[in-house]
Parts: sequence; C-alpha cells; structure tokens
Amino acid sequence: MSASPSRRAEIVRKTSETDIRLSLDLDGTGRSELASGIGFLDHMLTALSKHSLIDLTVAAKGDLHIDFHHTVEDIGIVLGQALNKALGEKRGIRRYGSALVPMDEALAEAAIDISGRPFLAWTVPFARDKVGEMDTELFEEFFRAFAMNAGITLHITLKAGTNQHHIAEGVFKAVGRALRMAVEPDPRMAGAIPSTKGSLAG
Ligand SMILES: [Mn+2]
Repeated sequence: MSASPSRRAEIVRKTSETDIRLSLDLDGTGRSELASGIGFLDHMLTALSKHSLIDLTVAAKGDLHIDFHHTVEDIGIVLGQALNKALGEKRGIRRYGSALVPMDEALAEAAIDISGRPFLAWTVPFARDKVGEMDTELFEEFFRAFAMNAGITLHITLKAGTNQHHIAEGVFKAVGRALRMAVEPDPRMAGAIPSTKGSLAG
C-alpha cells in the first residue's frame, strides 16, 4: 500500500556542537528509541512517533553543558532532513494533514502541507520559561528547524491551555497526527505527485 517500496531514511550529522544519528520509517507502527540526552524532548518525540506512526530512532550527543539549544535545534534539522529524504518525490501521498488535539485543558492545532516550501507559523504562548529542564522557547526553534529542513509548511496554533507540560505534549501530538495524515499514501492518487505543477520539490 505504500507509495514506494521503502520510505525510510537515516541521517548522520556531526558538528563541533552535536553528534546526531537519526533514522525513521514513515510506514512504521509508532515505535521509537530515543536518547537525545534531554528527558523532556525524548518524551515529546515519543508522542510524535506514536501519533504519526513513524518509527523513530534518535541518538544524540550534544553540548548540553552549555544549554539545550544546539541539541534541540540540530535534532529538528536532522528530523526534517530525514523526513524529506524518506518522502522522495512525494508520490501518492495525501500531502495535507491537520489535527486538533486536546490534552486536558490544553488544545493544540497543527496543519501541514508537504509543499516543498518551508514555512513555520508558530502561535504557541507559553506562560513560563521552563518545562522540566527544557526552555519552552526551544520548541519553536525545534519546529522551525524541522519545517525548514523538511521543506514543509507547518502551522501550529495553541487554542487553549495553561499547563506547560500539557501545552507542549498537545503540540507534539497534534503535529504527529497531522504528519500521519499528510505522509499517508492515498490509494486514489495512484502514485501521482499531488500537485497541479507536477512537482513538490520546492
Ligand atoms: Mn506527559
């Protein structure tokens, strides 16, 4: 049923700030093995994998003694690169995906276009600077890096919420659900590229 025989990718990226190995399978079951070095980010990526049904393995060693910025941003970069690579020509996919996900009092919305045109619209106000040990401002950095490197248009909007953990988790679950829809093979597309231009290369 998948658009191509294999929609997997592995990316290895090493800089003076981070050393990351990431692999994913778009036609997975939501299994993940995460070792980012940041507990809260692992928790969020588990939710993303589970709700996108994308199998995800991340092993990262970053300069966490400075702060979490480089590691979070670079994992976003590599996740985006891997998604783009695994999608290939983007034949037969639904292309658009959206989800509105409640988590107790929090309500998060994500809308995705696998467009080839990188864009992030981020409207997620956090009332506090930290959730766990993680700076809440880094979530925007993560999703910007992801969207830019995946070549997708991504809108994330918080509709309601006060608890920082619920807000962050609702956002990752919403993105996961939207991704699941957008990358899913659409049997009616019969392997065609879902664009009137005939290309989603950007
Ligand atoms: Mn949680």
